[in-house]
Amino acid sequence: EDGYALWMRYLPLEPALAADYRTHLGEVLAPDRTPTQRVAREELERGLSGLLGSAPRGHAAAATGPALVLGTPQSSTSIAPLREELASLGDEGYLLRRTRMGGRQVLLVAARRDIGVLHGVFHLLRLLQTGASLDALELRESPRLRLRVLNHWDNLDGHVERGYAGRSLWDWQTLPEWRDPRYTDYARANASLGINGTVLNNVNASAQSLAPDYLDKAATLADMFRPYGIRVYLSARFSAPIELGGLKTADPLDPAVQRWWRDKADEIYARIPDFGGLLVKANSEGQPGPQDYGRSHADGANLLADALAPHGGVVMWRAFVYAHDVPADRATQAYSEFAGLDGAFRPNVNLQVKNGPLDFQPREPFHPLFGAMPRTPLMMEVQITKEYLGFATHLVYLGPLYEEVLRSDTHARGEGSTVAQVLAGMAGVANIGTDRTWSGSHFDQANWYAFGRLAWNPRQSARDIAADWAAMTFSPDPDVVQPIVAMMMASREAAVNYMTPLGLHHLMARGHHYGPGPWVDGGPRADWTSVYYHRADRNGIGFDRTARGSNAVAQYAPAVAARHGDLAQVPEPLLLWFHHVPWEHRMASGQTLWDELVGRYSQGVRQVQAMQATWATLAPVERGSAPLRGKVDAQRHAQVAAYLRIQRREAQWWRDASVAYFQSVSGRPLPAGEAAPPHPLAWYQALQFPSAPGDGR
Ligand code: BDP
Repeated sequence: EDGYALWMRYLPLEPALAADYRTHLGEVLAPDRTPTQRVAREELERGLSGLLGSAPRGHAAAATGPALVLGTPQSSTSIAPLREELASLGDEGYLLRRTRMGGRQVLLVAARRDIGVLHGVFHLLRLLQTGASLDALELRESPRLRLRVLNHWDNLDGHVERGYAGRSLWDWQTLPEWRDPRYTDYARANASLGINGTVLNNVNASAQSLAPDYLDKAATLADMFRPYGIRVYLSARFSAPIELGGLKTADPLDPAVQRWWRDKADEIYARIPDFGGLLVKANSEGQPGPQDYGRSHADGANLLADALAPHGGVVMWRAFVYAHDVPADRATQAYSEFAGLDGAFRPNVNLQVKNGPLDFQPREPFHPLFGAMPRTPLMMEVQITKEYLGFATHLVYLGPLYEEVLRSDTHARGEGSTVAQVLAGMAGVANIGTDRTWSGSHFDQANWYAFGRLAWNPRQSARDIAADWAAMTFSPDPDVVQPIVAMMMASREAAVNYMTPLGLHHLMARGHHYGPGPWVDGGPRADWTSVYYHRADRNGIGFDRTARGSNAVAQYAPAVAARHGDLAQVPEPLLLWFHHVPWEHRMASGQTLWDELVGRYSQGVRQVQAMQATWATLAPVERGSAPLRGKVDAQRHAQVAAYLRIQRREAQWWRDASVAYFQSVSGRPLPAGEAAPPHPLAWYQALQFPSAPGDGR
């Protein structure tokens, strides 16, 4: 149990349950003429033989017993009569149905296209893995979002920017010759969630990734992913026409530049006929872009869109931009630059917007661009990798964070216009690398899992997803699932509490973001410091984003602006995001803000202790023995327990350093019962960490 199998472990079910499933499923009738048909059949065989203890019987022509029938109207005569019904499920959806056909009990996994059948097979396996009943099974599923894409921030030298799970999976040196089987397992894992695209390289892109030899390598990955319904995309460096093409300019209105991108697109599609498209970070954190030539983001995006359109490709243009001069409020920047461009983009441009207006903080309000660009397809970008949430060692389940944003009401078209409803897609910054666990820890796999499931259907509940994941990853035993789900569901709030409670943000140490740095000040840009964001002084703390301050609230619909802009109405978890508040402000608890703040930091530490206590109850009785009822295997139990000890220590460090710093600013006594930090502030400030632990350099 080293974690490699992810949620696709397919261990034997309890004998009685396995016997019941066997009688329901009977023989398997599955086509295997196309690559996707073959992988669907293989996955089914792998799953059933593992879960049920024996490989299912194959096709026996004149059989009469129950059967599991896979296929599309083209590939299966049993499914052909469902053609019309299946049309409404789209190209990727599927139907699972128990019914009678020609006197036989059958369970159908039917879809319009082969890829839908594969998704259906994974769903069926999930039902078995979680012990669900197959009686009266009737499920129709199709993805709510078109684009469900991982973004790998992988550099060509193998280092993963903000990655804490080893090195890049893509071994550029041995590609295209060596087809590492791990690439196939990667595709299986994504297909099991319905993820249908992957951007192979970092948004801080090297032009080199568009050079012919690298395109050959990418084409091999695309070939391996194709049967699983996963398209390959690349991040493009805007100045590639200069760096690769030898042109003098990358000006989007220059005809030679336009020709260069058209030729490049032709060259890509000659190798990868179903290439997904290009992702671009432009005019942000030093990256080149159209503004270098006095052109707009729309000019830049449309340049690439026109080159890709004849081939059916899309542009994913990021809204994460930086002004050259530090703005009064960095959180307002993307909206200021993009809202006015609504309607100016080609139809195959998607604007990729981070979940919040700043930068993947433990908690942010939803990004004001959601709801503000009705004529532009919007994608929401979230981090799966935990750059600002404790890296790989902290157990922080991100399902509740994603869910919170997806369910936020933009009020764009009146009440009930949630973020989920305005999206065309979701992009997740991957937490995947060469680590044996793939994600850097056992529990970080759940974040990849939750991202995929929510991208398929953003209305699902983070709790249900956690329960499925825990059942498949550890054991379907409710005595295992329940405590694990409880830990997961509390974990994000714990991290918010011990890092950035009550709407605080951007308090991590400079650069690598490891550990607390609320004192960070000075340096090249004020908006890369902590003091710019928390604005704490003798009298109070918080960023005034009301009309009296930066007026960032005005970027939201009036109903949202009114609520968030009003100290009496703003939800406490966002208090200090929107308001600068006196230390003696009365909180809902009746405490002063100062007392509450200190209390939250300590509560975060206690919440980690509670996770440790829960995890301890799942310890196997004897080391090395097979897992008992209500217990977790020894190998994974030990690693998670060790990581929780690290998290506990670091949560305490966050609490102590933050309390020491804020007390130095507020000059207030600690509330009764709160322990003084064991070291003076200067001690915490002097700690040196040249790089982020686990970042794979
Ligand atoms: C920031 C990361 C940086 C990324 C940037 C981005 O620290 O490494 O390049 O986001 O999204 O949060 O472009």
